[in-house]
Amino acid sequence: MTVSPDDAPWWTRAVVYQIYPRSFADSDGDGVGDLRGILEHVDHLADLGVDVVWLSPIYRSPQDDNGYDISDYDDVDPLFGSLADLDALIEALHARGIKLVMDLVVNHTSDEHPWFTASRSATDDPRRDWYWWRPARPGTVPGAPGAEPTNWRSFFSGPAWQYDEATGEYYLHLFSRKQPDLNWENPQVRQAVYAMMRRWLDRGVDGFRMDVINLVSKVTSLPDGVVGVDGLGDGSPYYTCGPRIHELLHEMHEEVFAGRSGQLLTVGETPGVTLADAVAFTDPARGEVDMVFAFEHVDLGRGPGGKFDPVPVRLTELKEVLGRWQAGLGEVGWNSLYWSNHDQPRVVSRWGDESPASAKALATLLHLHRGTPYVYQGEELGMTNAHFTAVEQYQDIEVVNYVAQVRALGLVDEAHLLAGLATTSRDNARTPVQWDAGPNAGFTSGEPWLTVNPNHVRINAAAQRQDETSVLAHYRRLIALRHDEPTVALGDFTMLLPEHEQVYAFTRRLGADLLVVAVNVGAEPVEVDLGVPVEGAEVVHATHPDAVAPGPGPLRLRGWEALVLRPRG
Ligand code: TEU
Repeated sequence: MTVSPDDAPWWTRAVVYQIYPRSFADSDGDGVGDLRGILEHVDHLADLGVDVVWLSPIYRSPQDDNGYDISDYDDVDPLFGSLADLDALIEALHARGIKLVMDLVVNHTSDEHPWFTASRSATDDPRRDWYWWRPARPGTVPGAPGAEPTNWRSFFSGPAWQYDEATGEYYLHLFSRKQPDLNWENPQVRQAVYAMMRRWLDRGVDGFRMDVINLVSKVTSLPDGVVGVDGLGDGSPYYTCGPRIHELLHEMHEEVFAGRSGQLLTVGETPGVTLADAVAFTDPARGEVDMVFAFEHVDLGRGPGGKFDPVPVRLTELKEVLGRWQAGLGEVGWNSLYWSNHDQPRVVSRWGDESPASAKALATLLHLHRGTPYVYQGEELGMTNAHFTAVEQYQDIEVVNYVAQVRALGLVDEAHLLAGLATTSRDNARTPVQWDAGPNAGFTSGEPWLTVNPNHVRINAAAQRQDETSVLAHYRRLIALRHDEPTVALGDFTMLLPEHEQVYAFTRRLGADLLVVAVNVGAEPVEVDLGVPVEGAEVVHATHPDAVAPGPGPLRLRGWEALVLRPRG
């Protein structure tokens, strides 16, 4: 959006920090992180300077997908604490000027949610139509392989339909069979969701991160998809940004957010979203959401066999994607900026070499883009991938189901399988936060639910807190830079050197102010002509503490060096 610093929404200057509660900090020794654990570490967040915390789900849940399967939207799971603990957390964050955004998971519920238990009880139950129930494919035997109503594949392997003996029909589940999809065509479903959202806002939360919100509108005839090697079809064209998606999000906006203070934050998680749809979602004039999470840059490197069959990616491919999204959401709409979350591998393992230097360079690269940056817990410490060496170490349902499927189909050899999981599995981001060098990294006094990374003896918060050259201190400076420099928050973005395979460079301009950003995405030194004069420029921010104003000639960058420069005059 083209706005002046005076009337730009507050979140154009904000930085969000994501907490995955299961892995953040455990206060009671059961090996699983909890709300009291977060409370013990709120000063870590305040010191970092973040404006918002997005809390992954803490609602009552059978934990089939670590809380993304909710059985009661209005209560806290005892695993994480109580409503009183949550109120205390809201108060502690607000006291430090930090907002709390809750995860909103309403494409599906748990199969143990009372809405679903009613829905499955009888074909004439009033809640039957709250979910997607369909008879077997005509001419097949209900419950037999291939009798599913459509050929759709679930995100977690296998068919997206589960047969229910009691009523002889199938229900749709795009994720696990314990995550039945809600039927957003039914107005009662929508009103129940909106009422629940209003209750949370009334309780004091400051907005929502909306899980797979662009999947709620399906093509109601549910056509078959193109069949893959597993014999199942790709239904995504019929449920990604479906026919009514913009209408439904606008309705939600009117029913829940209109008339509330402009201090809220709404961000839609939107796998498969196109730039055109993202513009529509985030155009303030349309009243849908403030921003969305796009997936093109994190989906780079998918091989022919999908996410667990990764192929190398070039820096120029990353520039092409991020540059296109910067341009596309320049005039209208707004970007969210993220490297990592609980579903993605760690950025220092993916784009860096796991050194603190690479963590800092990549942080500067992302945070100097235009949009709202999201920091995923542990990223500010330079935490790395898990480096598990055995399939049994993985806990994620996506991995467990995938391994069972490829072994059954005999599709990959075990070494290839392990290498793929080690590169892209979601558990890479879910190992416990590394607070100190002690036992279990200070995460728990008990047995952690997922193996703590042994590198916590080197990479941990305690070692970095007082060290001005640490990754943590670097993140602190980057967050302050966004707060202090209107050009970082609101300046236009122009990519430089789109064909260069090692240097990622761009400019940001706001009125007469210009910033030039140059990042060496590699450990080897490099010399480069940016095409923009930077001789004698002010060093506004740098990865290396001894960085000085560039001299004449090409710009010299040391390994993993990033510079933010303000040319003189
Ligand atoms: O993720 C949805 C999503 O599309 C993913 O990033 C997903 O992890 C990936 O496609 C699997 O390959 C959201 C949540 O972030 C994720 O943790 C949940 O498992 C999922 O929705 C279902 O609620």
